[in-house]
Amino acid sequence: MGPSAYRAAGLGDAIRDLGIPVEDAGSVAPVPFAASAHPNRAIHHLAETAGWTLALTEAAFRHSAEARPIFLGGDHSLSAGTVAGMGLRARAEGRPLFLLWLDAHADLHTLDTTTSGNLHGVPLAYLTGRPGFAGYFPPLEAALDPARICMVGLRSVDPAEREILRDSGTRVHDMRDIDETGIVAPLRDFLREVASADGLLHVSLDVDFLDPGIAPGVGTTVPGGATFREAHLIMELLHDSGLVRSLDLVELNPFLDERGRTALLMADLAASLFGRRILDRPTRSF
Ligand code: B3U
Ligand code: MN
Ligand code: MN
Repeated sequence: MGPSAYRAAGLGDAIRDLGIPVEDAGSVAPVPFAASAHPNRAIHHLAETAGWTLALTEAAFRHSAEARPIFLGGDHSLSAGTVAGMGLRARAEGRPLFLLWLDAHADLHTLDTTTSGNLHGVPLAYLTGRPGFAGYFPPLEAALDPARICMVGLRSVDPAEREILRDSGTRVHDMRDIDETGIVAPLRDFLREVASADGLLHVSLDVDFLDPGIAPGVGTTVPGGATFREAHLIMELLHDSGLVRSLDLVELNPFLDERGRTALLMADLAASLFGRRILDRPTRSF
C-alpha cells in the first residue's frame, strides 16, 4: 500500500513541477527464489523476500541506466535489492557506490542474529557481504564497502548490530551527534568524500528516521527522531551536492498514517531532494 499512498500524495507531480520528467514504471513483481529453510525459526517471509531482492536488483540496475530511480515501499528489506542493483550500476560505470542510510535503526542483523525475524532488520548485513546469507538470499555480486556507508538518525541499535558497527569504518551519526553538533557538518564531510571519489550516491530514507510526531505512518516508531526542518535541510544539501543517483522511500504503512500526512511529508522530502526550494540561492559548494 505504500507506493499507492505516495502516488495519491502526488509524488510524481511534485517532481514534475520542478521541470523534471517523471515516469511511473509501475510495480515490480517478485521472482521465485528457492531459499532453504533457515535454522533461525524467528525468520519469516524469507523465500518471498529473497524473490523480491532478486527482482529489485535487476529493476534497479535497469532503471538506473537512464534515470534517477525512486524506489517506493514497503518494507526496508527492499533495499537489499535496490542497493544491490545500484552496486551493479556503479560497477558498470567504474565508480564506487556510496550509501546514506537515514533510519532510527542500523538494519545490520544477520539471519543468525535477528531475534524479531523481521527482514527489514537485515539489508545492510546482506549488502556489506556479512556471512550467513548464502543459500537464503541471492548471491551478492558487488558487496558494499562499510566505509562508504553513512548512517544518520540512529536511536535504536541492538547489541549484535553495535558489535558489527564497531570498527566497521561506517560513518555513524546517532541522534546524540545531531543534537550536539547538528547535521550539516557531518553530511558535508560525507558528500565531500563521495565527490572526491567520483562516487554514485544512493539514499535510503526510512520513515522512522523522522520523529513520530510528524511521521506517524510507520510500524516501528521510535521517539526522538529528525525534525521537519532537519529532514528538509538534509534533502536540500543532498540536492545541492548533485551527487544523488537513486532514492528509497521505505517503511510507510498507510494504515497507521493520519490522513496521509506521513505520505505527504515523504513526498515533500523527495521533492526537496530533487530541487524544490524556498528561495533561489547560489549553490554553495560543500
Ligand atoms: N533491530 C530490530 C528493530 C528494527 C530494525 N528495523 C526496524 N526495526 N524497522 C529488528 O527487528 O531487527
Ligand atoms: Mn530501516
Ligand atoms: Mn527503521
